[in-house]
Amino acid sequence: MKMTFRWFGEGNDTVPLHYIKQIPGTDGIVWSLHDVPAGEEWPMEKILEIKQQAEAAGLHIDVVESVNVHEDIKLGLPSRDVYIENYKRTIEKLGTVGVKVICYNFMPIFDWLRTDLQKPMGNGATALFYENSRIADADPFRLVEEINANSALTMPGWEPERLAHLSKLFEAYQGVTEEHLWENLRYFLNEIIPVAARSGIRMAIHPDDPPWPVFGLPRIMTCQENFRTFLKLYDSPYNGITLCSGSLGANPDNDILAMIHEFAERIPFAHIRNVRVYENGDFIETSHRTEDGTVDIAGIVRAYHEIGFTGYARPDHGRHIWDEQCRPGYGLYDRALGIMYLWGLWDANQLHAGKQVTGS
Ligand code: DNO
Repeated sequence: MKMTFRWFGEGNDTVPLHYIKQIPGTDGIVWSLHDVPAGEEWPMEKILEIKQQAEAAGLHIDVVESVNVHEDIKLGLPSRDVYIENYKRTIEKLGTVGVKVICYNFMPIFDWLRTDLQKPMGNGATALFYENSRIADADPFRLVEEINANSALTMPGWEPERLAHLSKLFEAYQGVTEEHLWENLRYFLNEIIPVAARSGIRMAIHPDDPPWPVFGLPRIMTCQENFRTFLKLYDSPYNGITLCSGSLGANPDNDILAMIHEFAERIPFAHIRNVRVYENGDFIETSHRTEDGTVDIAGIVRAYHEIGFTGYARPDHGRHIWDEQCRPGYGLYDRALGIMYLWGLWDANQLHAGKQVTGS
């Protein structure tokens, strides 16, 4: 397991690179060019700038999250071909600087969705929270405005240029079914996976978060069966998944341990975090420790150990603790604690298997 930490870029993140380097067993950043709109080709100078900053801090840039997919690709519009060409050029460029994994998602309009970015936990900590009833009756426009207004830094994936055109996008998705999405995803994979393979990059699709349809928009990367279908759409080690325990874990029917075993060869990237799912289906992103939530984090790390996981991992999100002012879900403290828990579990598995504990 190779541990990494998401970083949003100079001036766009509250955590300096050298702090990341100080977290034990953490060797690389998970990064993106957050100011390049979805669909555009990434400029080489900007890629090299991040590379140089990371390397100066002793960190690698092997994992990119995300290269966002333009809505026209998900919608299957004729204009998709231009955006797919741009996507391919970006993959090629990232290959030349040594990137090994690109995480992306195929969720219509919205990326991950929460209803409260600072839900009090009763002990001074706050965390990301999802309340079903607020989504069920919500006007998406109002909700997005409300959520963003309460936070200085918006959620990643909620790119302003996407949200600015919300009503047009909703119109465009009228009549788009799950079947259409599958077909458009297949078209996209057929185009990009050969380029990724030539570039030595493993593409890793992220589950939909939460893993069910929202605001009447279809979502397909939601469960084991659908991931099985996905992997068959293009059967190649370069067509893989980002196995996110928190996203999938929001639906207690998802058996994440079974997915790790079934998809072992096709998981270049793991997001490992806990959630507590309540009886009414609401969930909060709690601390990583197994007993703090409803996701079996200890079992998940054991499963990764059992499959001899050599891919990349990140602690994903954390709570906001010790009065840290940070991007929602992306503070330093709780994610660093999470990493230490994950390494603790990993090392215990090493010892249990009679192996030497060698760290990262
Ligand atoms: C949230 C993330 C997602 C993820 C994208 C991948 O923190 O896990 O925003 O990066 O869905 O494209």
